[in-house]
Amino acid sequence: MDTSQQLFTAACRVLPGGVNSPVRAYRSVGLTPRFIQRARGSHVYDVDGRDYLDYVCSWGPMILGHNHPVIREAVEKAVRDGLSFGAPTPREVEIAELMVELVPGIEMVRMVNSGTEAVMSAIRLARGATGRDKIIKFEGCYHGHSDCLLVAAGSSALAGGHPSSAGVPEDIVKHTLTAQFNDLASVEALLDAWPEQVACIIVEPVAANMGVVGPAPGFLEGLRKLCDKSGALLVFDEVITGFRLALGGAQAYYGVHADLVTFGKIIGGGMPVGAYCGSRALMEQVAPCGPVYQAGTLSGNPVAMAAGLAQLHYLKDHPEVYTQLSEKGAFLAEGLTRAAQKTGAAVQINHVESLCAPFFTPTPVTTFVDAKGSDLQAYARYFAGMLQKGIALAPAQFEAMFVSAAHTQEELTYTIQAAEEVLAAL
Ligand code: KE4
Repeated sequence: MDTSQQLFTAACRVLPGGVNSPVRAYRSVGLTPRFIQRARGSHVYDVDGRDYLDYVCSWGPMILGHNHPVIREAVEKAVRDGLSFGAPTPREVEIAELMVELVPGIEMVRMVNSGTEAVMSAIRLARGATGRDKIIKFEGCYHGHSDCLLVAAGSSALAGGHPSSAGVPEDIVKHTLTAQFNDLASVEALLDAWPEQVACIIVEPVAANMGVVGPAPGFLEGLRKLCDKSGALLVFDEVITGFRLALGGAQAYYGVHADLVTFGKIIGGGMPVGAYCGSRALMEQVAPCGPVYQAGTLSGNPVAMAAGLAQLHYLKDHPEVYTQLSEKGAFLAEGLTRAAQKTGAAVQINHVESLCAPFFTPTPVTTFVDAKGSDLQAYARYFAGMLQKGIALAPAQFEAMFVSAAHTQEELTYTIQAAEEVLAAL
């Protein structure tokens, strides 16, 4: 038994599934999860010292790579002043001002502690602001684990066979309507069926919890039009795409304005942070200004804000990072596509900028139905083969590969070569 196996045995006695978040349990790939001791740059190191080239990147926050000195030093400095005060702090103002400057169309920010909390709060605000109860989400999109969004969810809810969760009362989820990603007609049908009752449409601008599926041309623009026509608010869940697709996120990248935008991951630099943002008119309906209540003991935590600020300032001051991420993502996706073609493996490689995902299916994947039709067992075998070669991918099909600024050309080339060997042996 290696140390990860020993730790996993102990963990399973005291943590459900041995983990604090389901996807980490490696159930979709049928292996023992690697327990990670430390990380630096594009590498993580397990408790036995094994070195893995990492494409999980903590599920998105590590856009600059792990343990970046600028972020580490900001945290080390902040910690010396204390961990948490339960009072307003200067960095909360600074990061909110920076986000307002960088993200199109927002005037105010509310910090919370996770993407789940950000989306849950944004939905409550949309309902409070419109006086409507229904929401529209998309099958296979994942927006965290708040009750009303655990309906036809993606990510590890789907991978674990529970896209809708036990313990969520029907009375709550009856207000959650489900449409199909990249299918505007499915949205229009729901808006027609529930006239003037839909508070918001919430979407991942790039679906990155069903693997990676980009928006079809006109899809996001169509959602904007449908919202304008129906009086529903458009909510972009940018927990993954925020500050990744571009400094201004998906709104800037696709040129589509959302009424509310949620963030997480990158804005925390690896610390627990989420945020929901919007116009002053909307955001001043949130307590203590308005009737929509939301609160949090550690919201805007000064150490977490220091990490987030360091990362956002770095991204703002180094715009070349986005050009590099775009080139690296394209190089990896094109290389993996060539590897699949060389081996004759039935694999589709989807990518949007630095987000990438393989699907084991012979036909293009542009919808959730396509994604669901891919061969999950083949993915599991591919994952195991790549892990053997020291490459850590998402341990489930319905996730994304994250490329960071720390991934070198040589590492991307190694990944492509390794994939060719693994695919050939599948
Ligand atoms: P958190 O509550 O996990 O910080 O964020 C929830 C969330 C909201 N919106 C989107 C688009 C997300 O991708 C997420 C969380 N992403 C998953 C990865 N697919 C987190 C990994 C996990 O669940 O352990």
